[in-house]
Amino acid sequence: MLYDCAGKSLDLSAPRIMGIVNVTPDSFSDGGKFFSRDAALKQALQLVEDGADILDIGGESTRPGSDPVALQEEIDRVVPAIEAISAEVDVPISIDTMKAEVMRAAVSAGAGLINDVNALRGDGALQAAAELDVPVCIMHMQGTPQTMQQEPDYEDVVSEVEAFLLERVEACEQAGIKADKIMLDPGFGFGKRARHNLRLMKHLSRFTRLPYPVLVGVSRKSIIGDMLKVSVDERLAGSLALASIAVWQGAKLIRTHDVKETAQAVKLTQHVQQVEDFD
Ligand code: YH5
Repeated sequence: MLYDCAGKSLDLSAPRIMGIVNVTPDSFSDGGKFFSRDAALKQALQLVEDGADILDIGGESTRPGSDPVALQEEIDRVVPAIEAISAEVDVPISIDTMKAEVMRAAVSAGAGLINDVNALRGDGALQAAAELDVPVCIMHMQGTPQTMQQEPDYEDVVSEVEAFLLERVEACEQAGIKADKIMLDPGFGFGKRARHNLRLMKHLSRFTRLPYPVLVGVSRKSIIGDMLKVSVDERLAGSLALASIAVWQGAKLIRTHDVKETAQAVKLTQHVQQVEDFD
């Protein structure tokens, strides 16, 4: 349960918090390279102080309908941020990308985990991940970020997502990625309607009983907005409720914008799980 993330260790014997560091174009429309790097470093330092166990850095927005980012632009955004952050913090850094070349550049810069919402289906991604020899998180997505929310369609979402992830595990192992470096993610919000997200959360234990750690990313997502009719900046309470339900069912990594609050929710959930039944 100890993951070697390019020299920095991640202990998944208990649930951990993955803090989100944003270096997407939508977060820095005109500030320029240094502004983006310095802002990312400042955010990273705060997340670690708040209790993040790992930081996830992404340079391509995968929000529904967002445009793809050019390769060089993505590299120019994430590499300086990863270099700056890895020099200053001890926690591992995860690179949120679908592109093989970004994976290579990011790991060279200091990243120690590959988080691919496309489950290493992109050109050269499986091979890059195998060669880089860092842990990988493979996520389910129906469609592409551009089209995924147009017509999500499942007969049995839980079984279909599980079958997809197991097929990708097989592809990883064929490519030479060892089973003990693989993590799974059902991909909340990625080509799913509200009821699909709810079913995946209700039955998350189907995934946590597989022999791979499960990562859950629900922070501020539309599953909360759809149910509660609240805007993105009003979704903290909903995010914490779902994080708690996920940890209760055995999720090992919670990906969140709100590290301090999520760490409290996770800790309380663990206390309930671990209390002795009798005096
Ligand atoms: C994930 O679930 N998500 S990027 C739409 C929102 C809010 C947040 C307001 N990368 C995941 O965070 N990686 C992203 O509506 C991820 N799992 C993993 N492994 C999307 C995101 C977001 C989207």
